[in-house]
Amino acid sequence: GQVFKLEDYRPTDYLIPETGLTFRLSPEATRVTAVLTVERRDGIAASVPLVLDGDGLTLGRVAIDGQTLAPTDFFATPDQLTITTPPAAARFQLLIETELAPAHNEALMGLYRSSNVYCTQCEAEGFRRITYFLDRPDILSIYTVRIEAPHHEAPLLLSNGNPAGSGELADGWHYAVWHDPFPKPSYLFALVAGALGKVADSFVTLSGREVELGIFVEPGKERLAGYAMDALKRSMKWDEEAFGREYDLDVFNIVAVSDFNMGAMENKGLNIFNDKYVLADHETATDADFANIEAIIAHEYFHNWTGNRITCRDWFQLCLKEGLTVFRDHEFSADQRSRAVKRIAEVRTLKAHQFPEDQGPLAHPVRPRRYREINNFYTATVYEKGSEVVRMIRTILGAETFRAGMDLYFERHDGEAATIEDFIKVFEDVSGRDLSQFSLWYHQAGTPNLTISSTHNAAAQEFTLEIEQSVPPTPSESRKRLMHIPLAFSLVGADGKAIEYSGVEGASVEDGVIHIRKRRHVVRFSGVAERPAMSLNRGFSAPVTLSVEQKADDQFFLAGHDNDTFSRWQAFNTLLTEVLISAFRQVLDSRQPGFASRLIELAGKIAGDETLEPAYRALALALPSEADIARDIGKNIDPDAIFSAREALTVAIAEANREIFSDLYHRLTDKDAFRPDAASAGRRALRNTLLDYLSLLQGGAALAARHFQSATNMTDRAAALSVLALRHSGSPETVKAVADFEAKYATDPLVMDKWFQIQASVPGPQTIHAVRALTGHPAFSMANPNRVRSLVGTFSSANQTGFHRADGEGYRFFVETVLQVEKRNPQLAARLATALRSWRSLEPARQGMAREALLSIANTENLSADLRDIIERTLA
Ligand code: HT7
Ligand code: ZN
Repeated sequence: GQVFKLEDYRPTDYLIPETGLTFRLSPEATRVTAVLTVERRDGIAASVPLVLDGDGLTLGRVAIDGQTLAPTDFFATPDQLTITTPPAAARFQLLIETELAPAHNEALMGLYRSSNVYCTQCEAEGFRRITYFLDRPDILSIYTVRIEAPHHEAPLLLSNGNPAGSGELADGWHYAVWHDPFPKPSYLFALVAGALGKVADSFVTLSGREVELGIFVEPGKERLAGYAMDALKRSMKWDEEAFGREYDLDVFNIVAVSDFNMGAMENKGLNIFNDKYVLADHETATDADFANIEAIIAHEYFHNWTGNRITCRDWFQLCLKEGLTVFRDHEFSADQRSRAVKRIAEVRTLKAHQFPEDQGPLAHPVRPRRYREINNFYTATVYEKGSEVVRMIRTILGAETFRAGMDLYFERHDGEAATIEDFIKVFEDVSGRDLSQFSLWYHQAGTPNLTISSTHNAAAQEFTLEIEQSVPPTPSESRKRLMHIPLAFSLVGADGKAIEYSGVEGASVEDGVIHIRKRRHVVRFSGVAERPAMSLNRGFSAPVTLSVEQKADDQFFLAGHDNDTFSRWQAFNTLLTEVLISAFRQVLDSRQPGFASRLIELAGKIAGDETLEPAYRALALALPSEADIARDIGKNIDPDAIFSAREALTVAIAEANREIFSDLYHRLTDKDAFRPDAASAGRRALRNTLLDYLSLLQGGAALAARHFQSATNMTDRAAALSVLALRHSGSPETVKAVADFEAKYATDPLVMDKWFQIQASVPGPQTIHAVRALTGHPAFSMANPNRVRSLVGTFSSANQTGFHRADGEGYRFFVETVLQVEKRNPQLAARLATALRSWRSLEPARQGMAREALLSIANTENLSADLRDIIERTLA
């Protein structure tokens, strides 16, 4: 396949300032008439052909300025339309007719049908599956869209922008016209048509304009959209307050559909959502679902400024909109919920998804320089690390200057398709700083490591940190340049408070941040009488790994006493990880793992510490996952040994803290009506974490079964089902709970996703059989991305012992399903295939079988560009 390179970027010869689209909708044969105002750029000769992108299109008529073109005037394939001799005039009107079959579009890109609703997905390159176009984000056009459909099939006709007319047509058809006054790239185009229920509300902006809000859902599900609507209004308000950004159209619509490749899409004025991220009530959605809905509604809404008003020049700049918008949604959630708890959750996600990507064969810079298939670059690196880079800019500049830089960004680039260089420049301009070394965070892949050791000279009252940075090599980048790493720190004294120092040399240190720029820094703090404990990378100020020589005593001290909640969690998590890694080694040596009692006791203390938020306590008590432990071990992974080590620690903590846990578990029983707020969710999270521990003790299955039966909300019910399935697989209690859950929710696909997910997570070699059997369940479908992700995705990406079964059966199932999914939906298949990205860190036998599996996909004929790209990079 073709490799696209950043350095090859050239502006187009032609522009399309206006786009008129008429859709005559029909499942098998939709007719699309595009009327494009085409403008030749100054200095371009009239002889230069106009080449438009297509993807699998069936062309009807082509006309220029009202004249139908003869076959000799153009050259068309399903993937390209070339107007060989465009008119001499610098501006002309090009009409293109195409015919589509949305009912047969299972790739869910372009125009497709989801449960009888027509909808579109155009990012990144789906618009070219609708009509021929300059389908690239630097072509900004003003769209007017007319939709025609039979009234009874599609009473609702939506597109971007503001409504601009509607009426009846012959034979029971009707039409609607939409006009979007803001020039936008084609990837933000959207259309929805069908029979949907509406939830209506309104929002008055800062300057007093009234915006009509609509959330459209499957008829009958309107009452499930209330939380999403509330989250939308809070997002609109927050963007005004935190970033001074006001909404700009008269209407803002959200549509929930059940077949969707990703979470949601920020089409201008018409966001389209995976219904999983809209529909919720306490009976069917968990607290995690509520938090996701809030975050994703906010994320898509925030794109209106960061992505839509200012878009990307090309797809290499994807992080310009995605990293920045993730940063904005993280800040929103932090303000709506608990900042410390939110930060811990973000860091856990970053480490779980981005670190392995950065440390494996699919590593790429936040702003890549090359791609073969852009769909495969919607990654944790672009999104999550991209957000961390923006956070570091704020750390370096301070909140006020950062805000000034954002204001300048909006002022300077509104209405443009911008680059990362433009973004960095605004911060250089407002701060007067040189951010060139810092900008390596965008250009260089890999997770930097800091090796840190310390000495304290009591006589000289001097505390010295030796810090050395290194960036491991990544594919096609063997030599790395030195980074600018902002390392937030505190020297913590015996009272848990920061020790004041009188001077510092060896690095620039500002506001509790050491700016590491060289390979090695020796940072000397003077006036430090007592030996401090080092609290490093506070708030996770930089997305790096640390190799710190720190006494276990200090780590214990910080885990119990650091005055910063995040750092406290970090210290405890480091202790747990170290202990789990040594337990893993003991298991490999056929020894029974042993654990220091003070660690086990600390877990009990944290659980019972009423000065800490319950949500924090729940996060602290959630041990590093098997995948976390595998990532930190790095090589020669035996997932079964990791499982045993983790299980042994869980049991040890449960046994030693039985009374504290049990007492607290009972005290946390919620007798009030369900509320989705963060504090209530935190109490449920803590109680459910305690249930997990208690379930390992005598009577544990019965306790979990009671928890399941008495649950009054989905958070508790799903947690209990998970505890039963994962801890007591095959027990009568589990068999009954699994059956009861199925019977109760058989007709609710989103709830059945939880049922699939839980069963796919059961550890051990037998789960593969259950997963195979479940692919034949009536509620399962290989055509629906949510179902596939719940069952197959969970099994292959989140079930270490099940998927990496020692005989390779998990990998054979992987090959079969990836290829099966690929026939319909290449984008989804490519995502599933990333489950084997860390295959080289497995022990040799599993590594060999994983390689075989990847090779067998690579050797399959006619692979899609999406899947081939992932497989070949994974094997390279
Ligand atoms: N900007 C969107 C990313 C996206 C997408 C969404 C749905 C289906 C296919 C897609 N390809 C890319 C979502 C976002 O980040 O907000
Ligand atoms: Zn986004």
